[in-house]
Amino acid sequence: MSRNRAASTRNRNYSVRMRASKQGLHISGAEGIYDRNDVTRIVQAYTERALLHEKGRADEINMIIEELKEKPRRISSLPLCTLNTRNPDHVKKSAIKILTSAGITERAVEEAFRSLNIGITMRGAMLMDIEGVRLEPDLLRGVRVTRMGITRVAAATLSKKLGRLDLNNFAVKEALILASKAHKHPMLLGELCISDDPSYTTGYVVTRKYGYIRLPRIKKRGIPYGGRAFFITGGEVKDLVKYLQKTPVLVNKIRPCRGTISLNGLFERKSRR
Ligand code: WAQ
Ligand code: MG
Repeated sequence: MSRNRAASTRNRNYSVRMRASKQGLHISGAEGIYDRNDVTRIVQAYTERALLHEKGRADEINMIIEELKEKPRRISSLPLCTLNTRNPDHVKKSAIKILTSAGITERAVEEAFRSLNIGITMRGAMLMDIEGVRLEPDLLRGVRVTRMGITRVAAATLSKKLGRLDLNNFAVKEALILASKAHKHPMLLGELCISDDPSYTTGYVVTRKYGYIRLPRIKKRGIPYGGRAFFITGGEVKDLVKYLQKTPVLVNKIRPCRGTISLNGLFERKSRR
């Protein structure tokens, strides 16, 4: 092999994406960006996950393994904390306070909660302007954030930090990676997310200033739908969608992961800085 060829085959990154369904209904998904040498191991791990999911064993598993032509952009994760929210009502009030502090209107946040609670689960995220007007090109499907991952070293650091908080699970790690990619885009002001897993009752909101804020008891146990809303401002939606869907991004640095705090604690901590 010539030296050039050797160099070009080294460190090739692959996007590996998995989607599992049962009788046509979505059960689980996972994705990451991996070194070529890790791809087979990951395909096996994803397959096992799809076959073991709490929503039932998949009868169809789709896997995409795609060599990335572009070098992934390296980013740091959003800082993480958990709010001491008690019930869905308390969550909503807190989410409104946090998101309106970033310039999003209360009406838009109300509209996002309403849309995420009507029982239709979209595959991707809604895009809303600060007034709550929907801007995504496909209103049924939404926009999927894809082609993101985390380096091995950062993944180990993240697992350690989350482990101390007893939070070292796929749901937290994958949501944090997704949100960290999305919120690197200058058009994003905030996000609201509710899991579609019936037993996963913790959601989150994001703002640039406060980072990734987990919201326990955002929904009652047993509710099988959820969704995501990105609040956006100024700029070309087309370019944003392209970034969210196509630009490969790797988290390679982990910002602080904090335990449970109150809303006042969140606001005070920042204003003291
Ligand atoms: N891009 C955009 N939207 C997505 C994507 C994606 N890649 N994947 C899922 N969604 C949308 C879709 O509407 C889902 O129904 C909804 O988000 C929720 O997805 O720190 O598990 O994968 O403990 O169910 C939050 C973790 C977990 C909170 C969120 O989301 C924490 C979760 P799920
Ligand atoms: Mg889910």
